[in-house]
This record gives sequence, C-alpha cells and structure tokens, in this order.
Amino acid sequence: MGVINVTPDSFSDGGKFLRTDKAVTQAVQLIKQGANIIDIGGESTRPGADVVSVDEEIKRVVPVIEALRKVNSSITISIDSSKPEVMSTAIKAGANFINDVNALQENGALSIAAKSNLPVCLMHKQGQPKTMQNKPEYRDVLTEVMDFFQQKVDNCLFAGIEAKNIILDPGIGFGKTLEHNLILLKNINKLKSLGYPILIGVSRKSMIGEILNAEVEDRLYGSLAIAQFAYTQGAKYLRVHDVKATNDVLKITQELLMP
Ligand code: PT1
Repeated sequence: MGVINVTPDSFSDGGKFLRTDKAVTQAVQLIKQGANIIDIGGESTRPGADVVSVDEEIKRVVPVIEALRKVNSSITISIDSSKPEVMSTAIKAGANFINDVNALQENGALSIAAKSNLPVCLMHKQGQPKTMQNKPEYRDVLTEVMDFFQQKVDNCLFAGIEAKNIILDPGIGFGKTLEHNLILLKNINKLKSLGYPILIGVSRKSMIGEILNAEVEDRLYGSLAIAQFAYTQGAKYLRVHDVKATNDVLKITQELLMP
C-alpha cells in the first residue's frame, strides 16, 4: 500500500502533493514501483495534527480519487478517512478500500462500510492525534489491542460486513510509546490468530526516529528493516511511502524464504 497525502501539514511530504495532478502523477509512479493499493488521505493523523472539516477533506481527496480512477481503472484505491461522509463520497468517486484509523467508530461509518461491500481496515488507536502521544499508558498493550479488535470485529459482523472484507492494524505510533510499538510488532503472529489479515503502517514514523535518533528524511533503512520483519511475521499489507525500496526488499526476502 503506497501512501498519497493530500494534506498541507502531512508529517513527511507535506504540501508537496496538494495539486491533484501532482498527486495523481505520484500515485501512477507508486503503482509502477509495485504498489497494489494507493491510500489517499486528506487529514493528517500524525501526532499533534489538527482535525480537518468534512468539506475540506472531501475537497482534498475526491479530485485525486476521480483523476486516478480515470487513468487507472483496476488499481485498488483506499480512502484513509474516519468520516462517513468522506468515505461515501470517496467511494462514489472510485475508491474501493476503506482505511479507517478510527475503526468505523463514527456514527454511520459501519453502515456505509457494510453497504459498500469493500475491504475495510480497522486500526487501533488510543486517544486523538492532537494529544495521543502525551504519556500513553496500557495495563497490557497486546491484550488491550486484541480485545479492541475482537469488539470492533463483532460490531462489523453484526452490521453485515463480511469477514472476508476485514483487515486489522495495531496502529503503530497511535497513542503508543516505543516499547508499546515494539511489543505489537513482535506479536504480529498473535494478532493474526484472530483470523484476519494484518496491515502494518510504520514507514518513516517516530519510533524509527527514536531508535536511530534520525529525522524523518533519514528513516528509510529503519522503515525497510521493520517492513521486512513485519512481512516475515505474517503481515499481509504494508503501508509505506517508499514503494520501490520496500518492494525490492520484499522480493528478495520472498526468494530467500522459498523452500
Ligand atoms: C497506519 C496509518 C494510517 N498511519 C493505517 N492508516 C498514518 N491503516 C495514517 C509517528 O509516530 O499506521 N495504519 N494512516 C500516519 N499516522 C502517523 C502516526 C504518522 C504516527 C506518523 C507517526 O511519527
């Protein structure tokens, strides 16, 4: 899954892809580099980020989705949003994957996902982006994330979302310390035991910066190390900025793991 941020304040490539044609060019490039899904988001969810109105979010993402769908009829386009109105407008514009960092908890999101019959990624987070990194605490992070997943999956199934459409994501960096993130990454096998594919988004995040003492532009090799690890632990989807580099690492890793 390659990331396209259509936000002026995005943490790694903010402002660069504001214009629709630039975003589409970037998406086409990511597809050439091996992305199977393009994740399009109009509201940053990095720590400290401000909320965006429904109208503004739609204005940012819908033109990109429409234009990308025009030039590529088959690619999976993911809408990275927690707002039901944004999801439904994005789906009409051509999105065919729902990526919700709020796990369909907003009023109306469950029924839109159910009606759409599209894959949905349910992500765990503690708190809201603005303040979530302000001393996050858990009694037992793995158990709490797994209990959260079980509860959200039950809600989805009850709302009529098919099990085959559910993907789970532990939400690396979303209300979690470095230690919490490491516990979750080391236990991807346990997360998988719930019976759903796992998505991991760790590309360029501050947990890498903390380990390496590196700024965001210096986190590629760390991102690749975690991508390879997550893959070997059974993660099915990786949400990344650097598609070409990640794809090379995964291709080589696949060859080496072939019996
Ligand atoms: C993610 C994700 C996402 N991450 C899914 N969607 C972001 N499914 C946006 C940092 O610590 O992991 N999974 N959509 C980006 N959010 C963050 C969070 C960016 C933390 C940076 C950090 O630096």
